[in-house]
Amino acid sequence: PDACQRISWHVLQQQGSLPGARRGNSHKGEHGHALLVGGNRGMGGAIALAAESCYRSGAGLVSVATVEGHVPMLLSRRPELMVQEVTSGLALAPQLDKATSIGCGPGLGQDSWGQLMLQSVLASDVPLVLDADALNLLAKPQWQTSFAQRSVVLTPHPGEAARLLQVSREQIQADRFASAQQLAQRYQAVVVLKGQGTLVAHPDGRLCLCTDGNPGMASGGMGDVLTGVMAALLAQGYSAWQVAQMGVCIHSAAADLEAQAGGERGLLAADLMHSIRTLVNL
Ligand code: NPW
Ligand code: AMP
Ligand code: MG
Repeated sequence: PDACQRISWHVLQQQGSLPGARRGNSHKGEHGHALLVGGNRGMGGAIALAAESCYRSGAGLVSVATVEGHVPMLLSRRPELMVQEVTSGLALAPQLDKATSIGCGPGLGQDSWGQLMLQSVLASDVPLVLDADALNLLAKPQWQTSFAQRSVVLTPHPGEAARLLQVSREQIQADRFASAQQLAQRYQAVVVLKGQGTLVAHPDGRLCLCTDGNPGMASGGMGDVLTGVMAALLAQGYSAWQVAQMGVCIHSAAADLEAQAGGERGLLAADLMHSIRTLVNL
């Protein structure tokens, strides 16, 4: 459609729409405190990738709420993280109080633990990015919700988008523009429809197409890294609309830099970390 604006990391940089340099006397408390919730049994790597990319995108502090078995792994991989085993919604409350953004979903699972975590996250009023299993849970009838009064980014891939709209994946892909806009309308949230030519849709009808990215990104954990980038930007006070555009372009342009350096095949989600850092600083 005509109303669709093409965006890329270069375009945002030329517009001065990227985070850029920090103030000389700033401190970690001014750069936001992101809380990442997920990493159920068997999927600890998803929350580890999100947490690391969150720090690499410039968050001042990053906390993780996960299941017991994943605490040592997370701390040995990234000792800068504050990691807690959380077993109930009540136990998440102190972490929610401190957070200036939440990223929920990577490796969350859909069992009772995942449901408890999502319930608590939805009951708070902190800016939010929902991905992966948080979206799969949201797609179920008992989780009917809308985000009109809150700063929220939803980041479905076509499979998750199909579950949210209760249509087939083929129907999503047949008209990605309409699918992204329908999702934004339905949830009154900014929606990032991932895949080649990622779309960013606002509930008011605005639509952007990201021209960065490459098929090297079709590998496990890539979306989990995007959740961390978005949580970092949300924590720093940008609007959901700004965060979605910046996050998608930084993430995809980082993958392009890595693919240029080492090829598309074999590109790993964790390979993006240093390029993400480069691109949030230029
Ligand atoms: P198909 O197979 O073609 O019909 P799921 P998930 C579709 C965690 N992870 N274009 C495609 O459907 C996540 O965080 C943990 C078209 C695909 O097979 C979640 O919590 C990791 N179709 C959980 O696992 C690393 C596309 O969706 C199906 C598409 C489940 O998430 C991996 C898969 O979607 C993972 O991130 C596209 N561009 N992209 C870890 N290291 O811990 C996707 N599809 O069933 O929602 O499974 O995305 O793997
Ligand atoms: P996920 O499926 O949640 O792991 O997310 C995959 C990430 O990689 C999203 O940011 C997608 O937009 C991106 N991606 C996957 N395949 C491609 C592709 N063929 N071209 C460009 N980006 C892709
Ligand atoms: Mg994913």
